Amino acid sequence: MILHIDMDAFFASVEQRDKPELKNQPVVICGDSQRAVVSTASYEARQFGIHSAMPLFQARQRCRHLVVVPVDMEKYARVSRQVMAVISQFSPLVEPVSIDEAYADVTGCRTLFGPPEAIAMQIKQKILTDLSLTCSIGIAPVKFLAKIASDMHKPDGLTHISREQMPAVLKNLPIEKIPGVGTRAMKQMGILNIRTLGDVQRFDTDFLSKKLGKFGVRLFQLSCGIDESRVQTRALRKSISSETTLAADISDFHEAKDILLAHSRRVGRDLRKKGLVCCSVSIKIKFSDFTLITRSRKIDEPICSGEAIFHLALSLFEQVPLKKRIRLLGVGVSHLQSADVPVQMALIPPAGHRLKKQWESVDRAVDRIFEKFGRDMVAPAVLKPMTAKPLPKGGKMTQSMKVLISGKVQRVFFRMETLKAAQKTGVTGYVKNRADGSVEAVFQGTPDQVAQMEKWCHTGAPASRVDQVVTEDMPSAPDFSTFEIRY
Ligand code: TTP
Ligand code: MG
Ligand code: MG
Repeated sequence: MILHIDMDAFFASVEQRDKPELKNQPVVICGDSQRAVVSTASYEARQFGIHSAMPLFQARQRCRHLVVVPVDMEKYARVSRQVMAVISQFSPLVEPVSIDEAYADVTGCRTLFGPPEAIAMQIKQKILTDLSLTCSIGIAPVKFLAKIASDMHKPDGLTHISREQMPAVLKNLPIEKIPGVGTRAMKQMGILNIRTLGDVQRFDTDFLSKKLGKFGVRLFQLSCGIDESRVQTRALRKSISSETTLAADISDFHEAKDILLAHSRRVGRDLRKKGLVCCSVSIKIKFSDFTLITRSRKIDEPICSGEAIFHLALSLFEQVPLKKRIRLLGVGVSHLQSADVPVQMALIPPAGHRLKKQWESVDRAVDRIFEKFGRDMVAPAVLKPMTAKPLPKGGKMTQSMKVLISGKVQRVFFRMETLKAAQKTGVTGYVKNRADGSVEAVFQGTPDQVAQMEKWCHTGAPASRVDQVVTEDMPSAPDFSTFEIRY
């Protein structure tokens, strides 16, 4: 038997627990921008029709005395770990599926803790006494039904669907309750007049697979109560994504491209941090009229570099006609696997393979810079706008130096060294790879600082040869507010 445990109004309940003045109040947990959307609403706020993903301004319209509490993700993650720890005391087979829910297979736990219902009650009790929070639990012979059951009597619910009750429950189960049904499948099922899982039984697998693809086959199995998925203990995260609701709707392709790049890099970094690679990249676009589209592409060879993710994301983005302004943009990866698993390599590396490998090593080096110097230190040049600072009154004469360097300077190692030297001397500027293999560096600072930096280029830069130095005096403050590295 499978248990599905889901916390009640999770973020809101944690805040109501920690701040007694929020008890019995209509509370929403929300980001702080004007365009923020509700993460979750307390059950008191839900009585006003407020729910997750609702724009805050709309929630405020529905409830004048709404209390808005900022998101404290670190805290929720901590509480989430505590919840998972409680569940793990009752079964070795626990699969966390999101921050506030988990499956537990309790088939083998009867002798220790009793029948599934007794185990569910003990888990609920322990979460309440240890963490002062409530949850709802569904019990069923298969995973997807356990999840549906946990939602049936929220909050503080306990719903048991036995094997005998299964056929009756399945027959009347509205298809929109099935986890993971996309809008396209919903539309197609509407055309076929499928409203409940019982309706699915009117068709055979071949027909359903023709109409609905792979999902059609799964749908038929689910309608018979067959769900092959097992509770996976050390389940790898199934997907990683990064998205933002933009401060203002945009329509400019290049602006969107930069945002996609930033998200791709973030997702890539997250993948590498977790030692994972991905075989599928997707983008998500929400338009100003709130319509949402997603596009995804599978690839044969796993990747983890931000650049490779970006190229796929961009090719997906380019296929989307931009007729409306964009409100939200996101990049996601899925079909994750451990980076340690040996990957079957093509005998002849495909075009771009070398480039991909190079990008991965660039990314790993940049990850190290991030760890050492903080996240604002390095970014692809396109993401770091150059800001010209106005000259402070009575400002000093500054000098700008352009250096062309050849030799073995491509490696990020060199650029890390340059970065350190630049920090030490106090110059600002950038280093950039040129198409012919040489490197261009531009520094600005006081004549003294620039002289020191020039000395470093001649003597300190590892395995490189300075080809040309052009120095000029300029009566202005530096153009570059920080040091940057251009790819
Ligand atoms: P859910 O379990 O979907 O919702 P919930 O726990 O708030 O309420 P319920 O009692 O109905 O289970 O999500 C868990 C947490 O994830 C939720 O507290 C906040 C966060 N979340 C978002 O940030 N955005 C969303 O759109 C959703 C659905 C959840
Ligand atoms: Mg929940
Ligand atoms: Mg949940």
